Amino acid sequence: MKVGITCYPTYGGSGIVATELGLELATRGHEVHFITYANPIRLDPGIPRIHYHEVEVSTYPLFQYPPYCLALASRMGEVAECYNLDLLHVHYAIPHSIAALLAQQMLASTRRLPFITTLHGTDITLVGADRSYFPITKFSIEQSDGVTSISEYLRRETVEVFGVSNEIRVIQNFVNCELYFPDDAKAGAAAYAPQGEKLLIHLSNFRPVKRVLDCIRILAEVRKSVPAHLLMVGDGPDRGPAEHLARALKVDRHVSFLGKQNHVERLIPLAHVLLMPSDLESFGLVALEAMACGVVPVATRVGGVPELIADGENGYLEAVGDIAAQSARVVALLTNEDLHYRMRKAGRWDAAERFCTDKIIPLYEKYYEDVLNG
Ligand code: GMT
Repeated sequence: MKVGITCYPTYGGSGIVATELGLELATRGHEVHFITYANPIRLDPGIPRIHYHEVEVSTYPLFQYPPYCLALASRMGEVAECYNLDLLHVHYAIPHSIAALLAQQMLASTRRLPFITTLHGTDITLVGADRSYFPITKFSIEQSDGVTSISEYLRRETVEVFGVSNEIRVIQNFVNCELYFPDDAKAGAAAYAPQGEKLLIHLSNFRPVKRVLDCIRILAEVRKSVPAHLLMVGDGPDRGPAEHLARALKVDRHVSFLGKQNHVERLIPLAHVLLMPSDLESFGLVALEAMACGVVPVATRVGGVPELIADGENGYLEAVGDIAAQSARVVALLTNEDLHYRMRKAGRWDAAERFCTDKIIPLYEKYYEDVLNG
């Protein structure tokens, strides 16, 4: 198949899923055309059957807000026509889904161009639910030739919030288990924890929904019983407040803020425990990546996370903001070798058996066929 993929190319779960999906499809022989405003972060150029088409958004003094959606729709139409694409697959509804609808209509007199929208979370729960975007988000879901969501939770939420009646197929997030795998020796950890401290890790876009300050509070609590060091990977609005809190709680020497990192698969396996104290996660891709690397997630019982983490089996789930409970789980994992061993093995097994690329990518291929034949 010839597939056009559009996503946000920056750091974020939806862009990562879209990019890795494109790479996997290309590996399986499909021709993949990324249509985005910048090269997606995890996309190395020069891979066979992967093409990249940049969307240029011209500015003009009249435009206080340059019309990105229109530039994207034009580019989608051009690429679809020029490369004879079979379908468009857009990740994150706003504004990609509407741009795909416009591209489809532009070509309607000459050819059929179905488009699939994959919902990732905040496009439904935060942005899409906002009054200013609600009607257009609902419309774009209804007009899509196919809709998928990355968890059963998000499917239910979409139906409830938008009252849409079209089928939404759940295709959960996936991980490349050959790229993300355990490093039991953890030799590289010494660079961050020279005294042999246990390593905790958090990765996100540091937006308020991620509750990054809770990570600092958990570290301070854990350090009362176990020497531990925290790696904070990513950047965003709450990085400054988190750095400030680390100083205030006198744990700043025990936290490394590493900023945005391109090869998280090299960092995650160094850790013992992943902290994911989010207010909401529609899936929690980073917890899956951690599990694949034999790193045990301590997370919150929100959104689609329970579809991935079985509490007490392959990780822990606690209430949002309950620092004492999350810290106690971390301490238990860091002080009980057998418990840590059992849970990290279960996590790796679940990642490989339920969420590995070879289990999930065929579901997308099948869905493409269904939509093309539908
Ligand atoms: O979590 C974010 O803020 C980024 C966001 C995105 O759309 O890029 O992530 C969402 O999509 C991920 C990939 O499907 C999911 O694993 C995340 O749980 C989801 N985030 C939220 O629902 C808050």
